[in-house]
Amino acid sequence: MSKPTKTSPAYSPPAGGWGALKSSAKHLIKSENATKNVKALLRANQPGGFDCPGCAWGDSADAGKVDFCENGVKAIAWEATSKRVNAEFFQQYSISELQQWDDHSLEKSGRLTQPMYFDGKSDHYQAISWDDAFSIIADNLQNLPSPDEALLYTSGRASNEAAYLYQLFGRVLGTNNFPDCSNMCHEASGIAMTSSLGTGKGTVTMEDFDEADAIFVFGQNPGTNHPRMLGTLRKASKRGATIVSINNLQERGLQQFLDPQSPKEMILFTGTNISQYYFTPRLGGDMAILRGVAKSLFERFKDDKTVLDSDFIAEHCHGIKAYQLSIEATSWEKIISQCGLSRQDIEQITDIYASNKKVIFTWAMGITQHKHSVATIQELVNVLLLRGNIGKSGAGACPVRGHSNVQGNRTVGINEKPSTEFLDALDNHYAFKTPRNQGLNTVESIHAMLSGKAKVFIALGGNFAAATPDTARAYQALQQCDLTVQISTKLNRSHVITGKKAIIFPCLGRTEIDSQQSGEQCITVEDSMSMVHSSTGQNEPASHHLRSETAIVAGIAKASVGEHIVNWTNLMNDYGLIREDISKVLPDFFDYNQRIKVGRGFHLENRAAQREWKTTTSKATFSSALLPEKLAHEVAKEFTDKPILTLQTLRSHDQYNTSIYGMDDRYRGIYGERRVVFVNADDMAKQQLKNGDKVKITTLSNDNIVRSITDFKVVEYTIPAGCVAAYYPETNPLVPLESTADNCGTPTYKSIAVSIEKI
Ligand SMILES: Nc1nc2c(c(=O)[nH]1)N[C@H]1C(S)=C(S)[C@@H](COP(=O)(O)OP(=O)(O)OC[C@H]3O[C@@H](n4cnc5c(=O)[nH]c(N)nc54)[C@H](O)[C@@H]3O)O[C@H]1N2
Ligand SMILES: Nc1nc2c(c(=O)[nH]1)N[C@H]1C(S)=C(S)[C@@H](COP(=O)(O)OP(=O)(O)OC[C@H]3O[C@@H](n4cnc5c(=O)[nH]c(N)nc54)[C@H](O)[C@@H]3O)O[C@H]1N2
Ligand SMILES: [Mo]
Repeated sequence: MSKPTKTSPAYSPPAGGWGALKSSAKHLIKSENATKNVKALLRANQPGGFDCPGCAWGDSADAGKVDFCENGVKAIAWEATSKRVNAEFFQQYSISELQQWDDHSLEKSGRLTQPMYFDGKSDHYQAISWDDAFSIIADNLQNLPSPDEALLYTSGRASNEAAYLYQLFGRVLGTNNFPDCSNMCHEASGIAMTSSLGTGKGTVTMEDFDEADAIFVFGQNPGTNHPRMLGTLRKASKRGATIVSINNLQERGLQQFLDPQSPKEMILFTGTNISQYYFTPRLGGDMAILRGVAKSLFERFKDDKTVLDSDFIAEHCHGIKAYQLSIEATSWEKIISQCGLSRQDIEQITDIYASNKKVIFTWAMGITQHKHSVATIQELVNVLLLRGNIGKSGAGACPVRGHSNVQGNRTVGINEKPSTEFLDALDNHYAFKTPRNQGLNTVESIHAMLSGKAKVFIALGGNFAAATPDTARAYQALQQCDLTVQISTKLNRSHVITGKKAIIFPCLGRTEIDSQQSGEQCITVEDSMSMVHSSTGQNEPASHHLRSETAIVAGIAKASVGEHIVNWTNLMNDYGLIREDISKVLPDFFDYNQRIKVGRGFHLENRAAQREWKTTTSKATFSSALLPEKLAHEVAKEFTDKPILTLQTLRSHDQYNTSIYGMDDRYRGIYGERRVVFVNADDMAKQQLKNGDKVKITTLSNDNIVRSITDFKVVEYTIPAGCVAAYYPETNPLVPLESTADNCGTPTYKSIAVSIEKI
């Protein structure tokens, strides 16, 4: 279906608007620090202020305008809570008891305030000094038969400075084992774009959104996960750009948005229509849609030579012949059956695509978390290339990143497969030999822990136990380690699913003042548009015991590998020195310290955006991959007689990944609960299910591992037949560790074959 319904059945007002204001106010008041948080908010995403720890959308350059959203408010209020998890808390609650708490209750307990140690003997964490904790880590690391038995996980909220120091520490220790959240997130975008375009990053800037004629939003729910992007889309829609959404759910934010920052819209209660066209394919159907668009473009080209940008293709691209053959080998029947849209829908998408000169494609997890994600993103790029939509203003590829600095973490070296160029630069600058073997990604790390090949696990932020797939095995993996270490702001699952011994380091959050020996520090981050800017915390720290992530990494490093190669103490005392080191190792960061002082920071050059192709062919390269032979449900059909449904696991409006702020999902009409499964009316009828029935969900796999979760409530929903949806992380027990994307390693969180049965 091509036109959006005027109202979604679950929520009739436009997204944003008074609902967002009301919810923001509620979260500010509940945080018990309302005045402080309001002050902090006015500094969010402003020069001299801090970068909102919410998402990685670019900052608005409109002077004088506040730049935060409802979910940014939640992220800030969540960090600035007045509740504390201190030594008394851990005396009161044993680890076994805390294991019984749900994710919301764990994090709601408040901010961690002092280093804690679980010695494996008692069932309680005990307070420990920073230095004693650093020595325990050093002992464990030094006793490993190989440094590759250590795993250094990173979640994408860490600053460039902390992440750079962390990767340097790992490499001085002798390992490239840097599993990170990116392995579960946009990894496929990086891999696909690097092979096609020679860059793993988006080719657009915020200014391109002001010039685009059409913007296609694939597999993304910005109303919840990148609300500031709705401001950008609203602006584009108002000036007449065509916006097309491709999503198997009718997400409210993609239909209509009422900007809480527009007094006129608020008073008149008139939202802006965001998407003029809305298509709802089946899960995993996007590559087939794009293949259909390409096929239609080639068919049209026979009569109309302007349909393809032949000059661009001739001058800049490689592999058009092989791609054309691959398209010819793909039948319309296959395309239609795999995407679940009609031929007419595909022709309509092609009409829109071909009639607009400057087109941007954006995408997120609905595209990256499938078995064929890499091929799908290459197909997105193929279609862009066919009309020269890379490297011209108002056009390009825009993978919308998740964590606020996940892109920056990768740039400064958090990568289990670092480039030789980067390692050579480290060797030269610090005069040592970096390890050259590839490290382990997130899923490989779990396998390594399970098989006893990795023994020490350190996490710079995040919640590995809850975010990773196959929960039972992920827990077992962590529990088999000799030592697990978490550097965190708030209590979560990964603190209570411990190794034989465990340490918790409490750290400063992004919103807090970071004072080191040389004075107050700023940190830097990179957004989805490759803008690097500084962030300066404004709030008093939650406790004077807290240390910054950078200082904690320096403490671990100094104790474990000494200071003969890197002077960790100096770097920790003045983050400007870390930035100087970065600019020596990564030349794109020239004049780093100077350039972050100007305006909103600087843009890291994107070669593909300048039509300079760092690929193996030195051209933008068409991928000629065929459509997947079978999607998840077709594979399952080979070994089960049960009714098969494909499950996508996604975020509610009241969560930040594994941090559960509340139990509502306003835009989808869910209040006070999270254990729900969204099902199509026909599928419900087939299985004689009624709204509100309780069901058990079971993964259909042929590996003899039973994966079930139970007590989920059925909610009838507008979702393509055969597809169901439920929230993450409650559904992670269903995702097999072996079910990962081809050539990539990202778990297939958006297409798991399951069956549901009434309990
Ligand atoms: N408030 C808030 N902000 C966040 C986060 C958060 O949890 N809360 N998380 C951050 C992080 S780390 C990330 S990665 C991003 C995530 O941002 P999103 O990618 O928007 O997150 P998901 O909730 O996983 O939503 C996936 C969307 O893709 C659609 N979808 C699923 N499968 C398919 C498919 O096969 N095809 C198509 N076309 N659509 C599909 C779903 O219906 C849904 O709308 O947000 C970041 N920002
Ligand atoms: N089923 C399913 N699983 C998924 C996904 C999915 O869509 N479906 N999405 C995947 C994606 S896209 C991602 S990115 C991962 C997310 O995986 P992670 O990044 O590992 O998880 P988060 O939930 O973001 O981490 C939350 C924790 O980070 C800590 N924290 C918060 N702020 C800070 C800070 O400033 N510093 C430090 N040191 N710690 C801090 C807090 O203790 C908090 O409990 O999950 C993945 N898992
Ligand atoms: Mo993510």
